[in-house]
Amino acid sequence: MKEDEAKGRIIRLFNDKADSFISGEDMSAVLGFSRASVWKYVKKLRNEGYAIDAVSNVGYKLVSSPDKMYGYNILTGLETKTLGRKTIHYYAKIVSTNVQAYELAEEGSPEGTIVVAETQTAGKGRLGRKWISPDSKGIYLSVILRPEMELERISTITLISANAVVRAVKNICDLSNIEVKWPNDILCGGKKVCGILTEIKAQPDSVDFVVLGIGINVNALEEDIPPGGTSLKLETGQRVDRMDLVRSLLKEIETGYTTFQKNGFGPIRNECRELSAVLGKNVSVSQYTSVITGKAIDIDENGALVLEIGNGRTKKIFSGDVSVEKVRIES
Ligand code: BT5
Repeated sequence: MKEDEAKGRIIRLFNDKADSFISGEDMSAVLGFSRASVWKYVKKLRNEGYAIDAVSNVGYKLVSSPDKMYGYNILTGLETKTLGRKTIHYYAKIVSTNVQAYELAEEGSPEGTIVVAETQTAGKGRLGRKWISPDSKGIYLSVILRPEMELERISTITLISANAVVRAVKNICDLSNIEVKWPNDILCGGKKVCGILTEIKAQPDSVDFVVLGIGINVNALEEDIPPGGTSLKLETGQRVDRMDLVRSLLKEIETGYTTFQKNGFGPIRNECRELSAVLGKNVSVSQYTSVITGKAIDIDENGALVLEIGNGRTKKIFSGDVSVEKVRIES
């Protein structure tokens, strides 16, 4: 049995027994390993920050768990079928979970493989921008997907995931002012709480893989993140359990992704409209060399943003940075 699997099973057993001691003998009978192995894994778990009481002739009791995103810890209570089921690669510190996941995908890692880190030294945003990743205060996660879909529809994965982030946050936190700023920002009270970076390797007619990267400010404080950003803790006034959130997030991404594969973009498109921070507003969209302004009126069947640009004309936007124009009150 792999070490992570053994540690995960021990944690699950402790959780099932909540505040009571379990004898080494019972543990070894339930888990099917020797008492010496039970003791070996208990020591390893202690080294990873778990406080475990051991009383001779009584047994073991889990007193507290560390706030760490260990793979086996995420797996305890994870309700997905594919995401995270094969491998969760955990790093205390990494350059970028997306860079790592991209390499793993090139080496053939299967769909659902996850890379997660406590901090990133060069977290990536779009177009060479940075994602600031305060240590152990956020979720920095990349998922390898191998979708069978046409290249032109691939940007819908970002939208599917953005909706999943909103659903996951609402499952865990009491927050209603959370919206998606097309295509890849999640805003809370107008401030950025999450960013998504979807990277693709594709052939002209097929997609090899997608690396879906998600960064969420969970327990970060104002001084940890750039101006214009916020965190779930800042918005709710309470510390948020990252483990609960990441499990919910993986489940919601899987639900959105499976719905899309079965029923297409239709149901997701409706949700995109409901959660949108930009529809009905005047926006400007910066692209590489130009800025387009107009009123955002819809998200089309491929996930493009539809702008009304005057004289009844519309324009579809496939990528860019959207800013909502401030309402000017003239007196
Ligand atoms: C994004 O880019 O928002 C995509 C961010 C994706 C980050 C995840 S973390 C896990 C995975 N691994 C990676 O290496 N990346 C992904 P963009 O729309 O280009 O926004 C970047 C801009 O957001 C920056 O230029 C800053 O202005 C702002 N920003 C950076 N860090 C932030 C933070 N922690 N909170 C709020 N805003 C931030």
